[in-house]
Amino acid sequence: MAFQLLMICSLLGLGSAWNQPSTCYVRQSSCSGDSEVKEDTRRIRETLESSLTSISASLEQLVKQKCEAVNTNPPTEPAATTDSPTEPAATTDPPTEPAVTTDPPTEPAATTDPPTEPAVTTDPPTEPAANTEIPPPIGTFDDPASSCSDISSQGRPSGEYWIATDRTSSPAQVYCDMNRTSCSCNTTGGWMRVANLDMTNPYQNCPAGFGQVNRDQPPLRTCGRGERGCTSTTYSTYGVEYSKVCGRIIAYQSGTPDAFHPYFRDRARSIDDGYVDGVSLTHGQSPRQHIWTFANAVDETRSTYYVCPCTRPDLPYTGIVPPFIGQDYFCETGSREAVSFIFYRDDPVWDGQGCGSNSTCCEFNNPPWFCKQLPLPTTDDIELRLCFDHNFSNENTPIELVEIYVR
Ligand SMILES: [Ca+2]
Ligand SMILES: [Ca+2]
Ligand SMILES: [Ca+2]
Repeated sequence: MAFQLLMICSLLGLGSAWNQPSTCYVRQSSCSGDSEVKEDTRRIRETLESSLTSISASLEQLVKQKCEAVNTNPPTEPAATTDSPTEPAATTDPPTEPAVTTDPPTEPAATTDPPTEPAVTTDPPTEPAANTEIPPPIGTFDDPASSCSDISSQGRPSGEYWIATDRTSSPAQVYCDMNRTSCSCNTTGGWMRVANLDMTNPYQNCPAGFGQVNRDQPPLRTCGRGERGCTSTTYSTYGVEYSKVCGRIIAYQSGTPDAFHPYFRDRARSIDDGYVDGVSLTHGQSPRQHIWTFANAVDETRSTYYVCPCTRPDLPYTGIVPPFIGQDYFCETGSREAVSFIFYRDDPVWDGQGCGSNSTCCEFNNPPWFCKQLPLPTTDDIELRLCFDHNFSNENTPIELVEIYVR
């Protein structure tokens, strides 16, 4: 009897409470009597049978629907992807299968990605298109050019570039001028600047060996000679071959420089000597090769060998222009009147301006820019010498600006 009660209560879901005495007592009271137990068992059996019948009917219905769906589908098997929406009603598996069939479309979608890759390949065409406007980098530190001319030939603009030659141990940074017209020698583009002294820039200093000469109100910074005779500095051309040199020098007369008088007084002087009161630009050694001479004359009142040939063309010139410089020179004075040992800051020399009424020095060779065509190409460095044959108190012509280009 106890076993039967346990089974019945288990079927009623009350088994978990069987071991509890108080609850068991209640159940015992409610389960007393064989007639009641039989009645409960009958009801339970009827309930279970009814549930089983219902479940069985549902299963039969599902099987029937499944068969009907399969029978109507065969003709539309190719369109299996369209059946899938109805199949999900039958089972949840089919939807996952069409989901697999929808993956292939995503694979073609992946095949549409490659088209986007060609789209990337259409970008390179735009880069070559850029090639027509902006050439590939050249003249960089990692890919230095051989000269400004090479850079110019590729249509690059003016600017700083790196070059390397047989004479450079490492790439050198230089300024290439592609638009030079004031100092073009009838050739624009590919000019390399080798000298760029500008003492109006407070951060620039005089070349080694030169003495800085300052004037106040307004301030003026210049570079004078360091000793009697010639003070020299050399500008590297980095081994680049050139046949044209152009440039300008701006300076201020101080005291009484005498133009070509040093050569006139001692005609044994050569290009390697101080042949001028002023600046000598040369290249090479033993002997130097002349590029350009900047002579500074004492004043414009005389016609002696102390002045320029162009100072008083209305009077006979009694001096001598050194034959090894030919006509390749500028000659100017900062003084209009008689000898005076002052600093002539109002009229810079070799700027092609301020010449007196009788002087033609501001027209001779069209200063301030000189242009020199060398007889032969060279790779020599360029030497600047500031020379005077008298002492400091007598004469000096300190320099404010030097610009030299080669091509
Ligand atoms: Ca003098
Ligand atoms: Ca002198
Ligand atoms: Ca002048």
